[in-house]
Amino acid sequence: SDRKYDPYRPTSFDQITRDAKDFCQELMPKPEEETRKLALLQKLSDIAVEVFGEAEVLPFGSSGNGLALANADMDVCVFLNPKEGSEDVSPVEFVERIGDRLEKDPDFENILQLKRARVPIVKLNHVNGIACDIGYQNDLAIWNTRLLRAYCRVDERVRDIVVIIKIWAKRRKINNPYTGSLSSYAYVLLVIHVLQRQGVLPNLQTIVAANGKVPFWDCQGFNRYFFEDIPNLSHYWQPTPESQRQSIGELLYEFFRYYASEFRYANHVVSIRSGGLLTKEAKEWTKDHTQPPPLQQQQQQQQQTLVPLSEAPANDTEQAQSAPAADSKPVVKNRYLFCIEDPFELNHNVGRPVDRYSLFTIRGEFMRAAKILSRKGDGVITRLCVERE
Ligand code: 3AT
Ligand code: MG
Repeated sequence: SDRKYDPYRPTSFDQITRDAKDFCQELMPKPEEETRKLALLQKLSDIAVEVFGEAEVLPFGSSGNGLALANADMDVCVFLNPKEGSEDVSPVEFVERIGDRLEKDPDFENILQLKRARVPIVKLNHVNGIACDIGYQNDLAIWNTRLLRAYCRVDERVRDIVVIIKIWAKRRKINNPYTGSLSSYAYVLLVIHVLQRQGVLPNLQTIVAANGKVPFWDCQGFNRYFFEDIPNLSHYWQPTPESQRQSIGELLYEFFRYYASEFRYANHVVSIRSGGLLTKEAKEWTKDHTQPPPLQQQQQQQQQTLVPLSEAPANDTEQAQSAPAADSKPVVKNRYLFCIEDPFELNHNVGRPVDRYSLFTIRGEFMRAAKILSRKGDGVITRLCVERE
């Protein structure tokens, strides 16, 4: 009814939906892979206990939210429970101690200790073929994993759509926050936003079981509350009848159409916790924030006018935490070109690695995708996900 005029809109989505379902089937991890992951999880857990005493190892990301593709990496997080009076283990110390212990185990290869990362981690490969990132006391990651899993359980179409978007982004080489594109996590948030708009998904962060207001459940200073009792969701929220009729093909097309031609990159912020859009102005996400050390401020401001933003490093993991050397380019901490609000960490733009050039590439990919889906014929999803270059 209020749908915008769209000359490219396919008249039928049956073929896309059939293709999409076949495609997803093949990309599902096999039970055998799950078994290998569980074994690795157990092994890491034994090692963490050996090194630190009391320790718990939890999977997060796609290995914890049911959105894994076959051969996906495993993200795990270690939580320590130090005894009263014992000293806290800093993230750097954690990385060193567990990293050094893993080095001694012939089952682990390519061990990397990323100590200077925004979020310090150990990266490794296990001989059973699984690549793994080990993080430390990252409660918010556990909670955002659970939020995404809850959204998947609301409607079975979510998983299929996410899986295709993830594969598409990987094959088109726009799934790498270290080179200016987006993490899988960011793409999942983009999908949830579109499905909320379509009436397929609710806003779980504002649904409250007992009639009352949204509680504040503190997690590192942020509200981690969301409605998690999905089997009873229907008492509080109903999908629109129209949304129930929409096929996977139609929703996929809508996803690409929306980010290709409706979403206003210059003004809008994707916000699943508010169930819609916010403006950059309202969030004060208008200026790229650079935080040079005071002494270099002037010098760097000068440089900033000369150095295009895209040349400044903005990767999430290896971002220098120490002050940049006097002759280095300014480190742009936060960019606000593609604004995707983290559902809990409200001051965190999940799209911050995106610079002007990568935004141009990503938007080009959204347009290409919408165009491909609007053409008739077999194998649309295969064509959509053709490897770039
Ligand atoms: P893959 O299957 O590995 O592609 P994934 O679902 O595991 O996808 P990511 O590897 O991108 O997703 O991220 C793993 C988790 O790390 C998801 C989320 O809990 C956390 N995370 C990733 N990127 C961000 C970010 N920019 N901000 C906050 N949390 C993030
Ligand atoms: Mg992952």
